Amino acid sequence: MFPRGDFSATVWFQFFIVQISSAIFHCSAPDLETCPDESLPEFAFIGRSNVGKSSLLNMLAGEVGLARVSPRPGFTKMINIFTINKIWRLVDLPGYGFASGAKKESKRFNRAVTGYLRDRANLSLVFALVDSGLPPQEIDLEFIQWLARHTVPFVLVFTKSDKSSPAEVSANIAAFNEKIAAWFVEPPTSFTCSANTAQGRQDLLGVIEELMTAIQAEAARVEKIIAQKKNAPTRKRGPDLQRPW
Ligand SMILES: Nc1nc2c(ncn2[C@@H]2O[C@H](COP(=O)(O)OP(=O)(O)OP(=O)(O)O)[C@@H](O)[C@H]2O)c(=O)[nH]1
Ligand SMILES: [Mg+2]
Repeated sequence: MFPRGDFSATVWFQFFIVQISSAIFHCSAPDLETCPDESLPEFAFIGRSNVGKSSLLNMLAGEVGLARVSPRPGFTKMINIFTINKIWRLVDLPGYGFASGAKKESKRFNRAVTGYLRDRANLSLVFALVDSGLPPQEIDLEFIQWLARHTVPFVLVFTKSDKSSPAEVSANIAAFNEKIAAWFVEPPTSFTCSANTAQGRQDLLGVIEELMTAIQAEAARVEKIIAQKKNAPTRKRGPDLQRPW
């Protein structure tokens, strides 16, 4: 799994405690074109309607009411962007697979979400959410295949682990991983989470921290090269005293 950007070093996840010191709503954008500048790395949540994207964002940010949650599927309708610790962003996306509702509206969601996932240059990682209480669903499998085809960097997050027995959760995850295995050389990294119990919180924050460290190191490296080029003395040819002609 590689973050999007100019660097391609393999990132090894080390899990350590990450503190969230600030989580601030930035804006709601109806599509990619209206998203804010690409100055900060973004980590986005995607998955079927009602899978728990907004709840997971709140759980990671440590603020219950930051993103709006509802038992009604198709609730999040915009690309909602939150700035965390002033240096990175969490992005709550509208879900897919919500059958009812105006066709025109769901087409707009799909265009906005696929545009964002494909073309957002500062999208560092996608958290692709799958309900751990269900056997593999065709629509989720299709979506993971779409992510693979478009080389979108992602990890799998199996949600709502508190709702089913550990044995059921394990069986569903194993079945899902088996279904997608053929599309990947290495199986995607996956996590099991619950917004209710905060299971998986430090693991996911650890992933973000690890990527942020790599992104900042790369930015510092590029800055150093630019500064060196700027400060390099321009070679002026002096008079050749041996050959005054
Ligand atoms: N038991 C349990 N319920 C959860 C969990 N996460 C979310 N829910 C519930 O699932 C429902 C949907 O949660 P949301 O976070 O709004 O889901 P979403 O994926 O953002 O949904 P859309 O915005 O409609 O696409 C709400 O009733 C949540 O309370 C969880 O970890 N455990
Ligand atoms: Mg939502």
